[in-house]
Amino acid sequence: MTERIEGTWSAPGRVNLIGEHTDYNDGFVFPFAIEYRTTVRLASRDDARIRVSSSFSADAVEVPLAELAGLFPDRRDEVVEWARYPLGVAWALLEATGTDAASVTGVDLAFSSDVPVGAGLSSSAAIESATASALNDVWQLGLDRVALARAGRRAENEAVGAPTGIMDQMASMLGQPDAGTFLDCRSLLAEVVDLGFARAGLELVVIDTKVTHAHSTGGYGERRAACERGAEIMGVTALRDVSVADLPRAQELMDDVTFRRVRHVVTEDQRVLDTVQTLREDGPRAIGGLLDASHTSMRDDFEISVPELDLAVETARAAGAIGARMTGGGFGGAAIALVDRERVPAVTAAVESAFAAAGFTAPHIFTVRPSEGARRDA
Ligand code: GAF
Repeated sequence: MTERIEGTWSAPGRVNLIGEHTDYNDGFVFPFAIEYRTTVRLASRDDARIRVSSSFSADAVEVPLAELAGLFPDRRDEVVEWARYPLGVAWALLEATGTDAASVTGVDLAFSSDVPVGAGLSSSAAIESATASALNDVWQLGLDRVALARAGRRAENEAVGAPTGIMDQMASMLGQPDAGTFLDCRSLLAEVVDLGFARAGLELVVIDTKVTHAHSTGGYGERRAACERGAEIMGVTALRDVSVADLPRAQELMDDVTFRRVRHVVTEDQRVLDTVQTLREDGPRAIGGLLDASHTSMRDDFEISVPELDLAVETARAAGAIGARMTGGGFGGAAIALVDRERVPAVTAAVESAFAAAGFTAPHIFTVRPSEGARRDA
């Protein structure tokens, strides 16, 4: 009998400060990992099977490791949805390294999490990154953090069926305390950029609207298709290759809806670059206008906001936020607001009463701190 391995790994959710729907266009994003984490307790087993269980679902799933290759992607519907994330990562890791399932130890993976689900804070990337980190260590695959993020994205794309980019997995893998991850999604080169919120007396407030969304259905895929159409019309590989100066020509060449999708992505890429530069030169108090402009672009051009997100953003600003925008893929989820520490209670109260007056479900409002990425805890 082989030696029993046990351990605990964890990975965080994320907030995207700016750069929305730019990742799958080879563009720029600027997210940070948050202190809410998913933890996985791993115990090895000697029967070459993988079992996943969690505190957030009654359904545990157990399959022989050798059967993962037959399940994903074609037979993924046979797996209960939450389990597609960790099992998909196990599959993607074996595939990426050309590892024979018979050569690695069986594992029991037990998950628990305090990352809010459906709030646009990447609870799914937290599961993927925790799983990837644990299996990389225990199976001794020797992959670096970028390769682990790629395996997480592959699981999301092919085992879950959500056509997402790589931002969330990279943010969860690479997070650093008090810093954002400025990522070029084409080269996958990342820079750690000091955010300085605490030093400037600022808090990052999250307003979870409780409007749930799923990126495996509908709007997300349609937006991605519009971007691909726009890139094709412009004759480029990806919208990353279109600049703000090219927009008048784009407008002549495409229909209004495609043009507005393109304009969002092209201007959002520029806003990410401007945000990083502004932070470095003038500090976080100077980035409010860029956050506001990002929201307007998502509301009017990309059309992925919902009335609850618009109300959260407008009310937070009216109550004194330095800047506010929806964060994540859209169609629900959360807004963020950059707020002076002493104004947090006033902003919270204003948003709560605006939601009540509009007849919306009460939002969940809390602050987050830029935090450490995936790690082994014990
Ligand atoms: C979701 C996706 F998972 C990311 O890849 C990204 O596209 C984001 O929506 C929008 O910026 O979180």
